[in-house]
Amino acid sequence: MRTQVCIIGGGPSGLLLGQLLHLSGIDTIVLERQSRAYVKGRIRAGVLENGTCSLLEKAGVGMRLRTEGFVHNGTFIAAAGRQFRIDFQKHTGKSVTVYGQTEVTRDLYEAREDHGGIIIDEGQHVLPCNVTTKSPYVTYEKNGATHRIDCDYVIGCDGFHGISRQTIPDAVRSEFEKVYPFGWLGVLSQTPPVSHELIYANHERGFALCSMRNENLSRYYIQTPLSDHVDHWSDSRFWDELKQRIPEAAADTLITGESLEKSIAPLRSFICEPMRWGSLFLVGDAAHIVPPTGAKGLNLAFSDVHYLSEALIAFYAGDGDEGLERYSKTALARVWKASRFSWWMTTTLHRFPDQGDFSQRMQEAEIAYLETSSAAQTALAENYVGLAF
Ligand code: RFL
Ligand code: PHB
Repeated sequence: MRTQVCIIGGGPSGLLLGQLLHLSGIDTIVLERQSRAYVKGRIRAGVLENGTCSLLEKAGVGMRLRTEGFVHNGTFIAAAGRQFRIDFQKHTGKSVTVYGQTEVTRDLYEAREDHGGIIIDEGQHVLPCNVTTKSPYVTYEKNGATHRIDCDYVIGCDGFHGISRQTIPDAVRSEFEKVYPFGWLGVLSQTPPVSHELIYANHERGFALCSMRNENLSRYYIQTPLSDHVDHWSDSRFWDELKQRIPEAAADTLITGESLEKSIAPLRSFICEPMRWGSLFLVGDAAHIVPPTGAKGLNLAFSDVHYLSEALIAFYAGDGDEGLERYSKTALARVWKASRFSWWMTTTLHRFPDQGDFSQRMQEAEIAYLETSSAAQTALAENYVGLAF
């Protein structure tokens, strides 16, 4: 088989890149390790930046997002028994849209199926080969046979545990990592959200977040120790704990119900440099991970897609490879800024196991400053709605 661009990973990054390239007449094959049902059923991000929405519109997959997404003009921060609001519109003139990653993935799959784009599901032992030569290719196994896809470029959109990053030799690759000493226990429930905007809560028992998917679907998270296990959390234990951590008015009106999904995710900041090796390019979680506190992961993956799609489109239009040469540097500049914001939100809002009195007072001062300073609120709002790309 031959294609122009072979995309490893059929998550949101891979699918969006495939869609943007298709609109410019560039041929792609998407190779995915999991089954389609598995990929479509994953529950993850919920908040889309302004620029992400524009990119999805540009890709021709903004229809449902426009009609079913919820525009949020602000968010609440709760701490020490009080709550205040950061007004995104007032501070930046922009907003975010609540629309689940599950829905984004569904829209992207439907678009690809509509134009007959190839997605090879359940491809095993995928391997990028010869990426520092003029004839790169990718091999994979399916139904007991080994297959080969020849291409011009290989794009690693295969997430944090994918193979693409690992094929870059240690001597070329630098990795920067911070593992946080806690995780997030998330629950999805068929109940009306407790608040019309998100509540990020700093509490002595640990962080909590009230989010949503729609009028009758809520998403809640609480900070848990790394040693915890989801089986230790019955629905009633989860609701009791959440109520203790969120403002009293919210706890009193919280509608609880059976959980549709419950899982624990560890929190980590991770960045790999460079994001390119020969004709292999890394995109999204394959190159970087942020803790979910700033709602940046998917958005950052999509800004990579923006830079790389523009560079590939320019290359195939005969405008040279300067964009491809610049890709890693351009993408990383934004990645580091979003990583800084996610780290800051995480540090400001969580309770660390070794948090001494000094760090505790610093955290309280940080939040008090945020509550009263228009400059601090602008800084949060500007990062939350997303830096320009
Ligand atoms: P994905 O989504 O991990 O997709 C990678 C795909 O590659 C496949 N794959 C392979 N395919 C072939 N061969 C291999 N060897 C392969 N190895 C892996 C995988 O099966 C998969 O289909 O990466 P992508 O596309 O870069 O997308 C990144 C986002 O999924 C991620 O950043 C976000 O979900 C992060 N995130 C959030 N981001 C936001 O912008 N806003 C949020 O509100 C937000 N909340 C979250 C989050 C992530 C969370 N978890 C579970 C980590 C909340 C949570 C709890
Ligand atoms: C979500 O709705 O899943 C969500 C929202 C905001 C975050 C993280 C996750 O910061």
